[in-house]
Amino acid sequence: MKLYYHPVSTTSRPVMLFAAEAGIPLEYQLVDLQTGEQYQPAFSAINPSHQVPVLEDGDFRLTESSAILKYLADMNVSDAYPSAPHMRARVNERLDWFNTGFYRDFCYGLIYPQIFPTMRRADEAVQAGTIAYGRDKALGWLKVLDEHLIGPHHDYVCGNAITIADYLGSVMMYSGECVSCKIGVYPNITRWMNNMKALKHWSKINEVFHKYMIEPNRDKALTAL
Ligand SMILES: N[C@@H](CCC(=O)N[C@@H](CS)C(=O)NCC(=O)O)C(=O)O
Repeated sequence: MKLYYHPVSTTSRPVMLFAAEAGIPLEYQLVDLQTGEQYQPAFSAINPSHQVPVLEDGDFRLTESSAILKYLADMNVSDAYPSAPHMRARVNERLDWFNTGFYRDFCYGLIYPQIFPTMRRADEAVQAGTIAYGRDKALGWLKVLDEHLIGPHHDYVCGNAITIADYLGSVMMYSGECVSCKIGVYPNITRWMNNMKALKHWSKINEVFHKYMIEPNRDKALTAL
């Protein structure tokens, strides 16, 4: 199976991390998002949405990180995507929770406009307003994640066993470290992230992304949560 990916992509890394941890061999093909390769005809023919990740399994092609995680877990009969209906529904619920409101407000609202020059708003007032709105919304999602989705008694977002929802959610959450989010004020998120960071392949998969944690291109006054 081949994965079209980019090493900084928040939606590629959960797939890469899960595959590495589960011992699923993938052939990796880099799509250079920084030079706009995703808009060139060759990749547009592979994914007309111009996004990574894309999985190819023979002549079957699949986009969307959540769908790819589910497919890989199913093909490998992984415990990270349980088959019992209630447990599976809970994993699906958490995946959707991360992939919709949380991703939109935390990553696209608060973080990306600060760390990716192409997502910075040209107008300073618009930039500040975008980040302030994302920050306010993110605060609400983080409270829900800390107090309800994880809570004081669980190690992961669906209970005490790791699932594919943890792979997706933790990589999104990790983006916050680029803008110095004070995750320490959320004890359950902190415990969960420490569990994820202890995974054998966490550091290697996040290696290229780490350079964004030292770049100065941030709106300092608006970064802290
Ligand atoms: N909903 C998609 C989102 C994929 C996505 O946002 N990919 C980004 C990288 S994290 C991308 O390829 N962006 C390139 C572009 O939009 O130009 C998924 O979950 O896979």
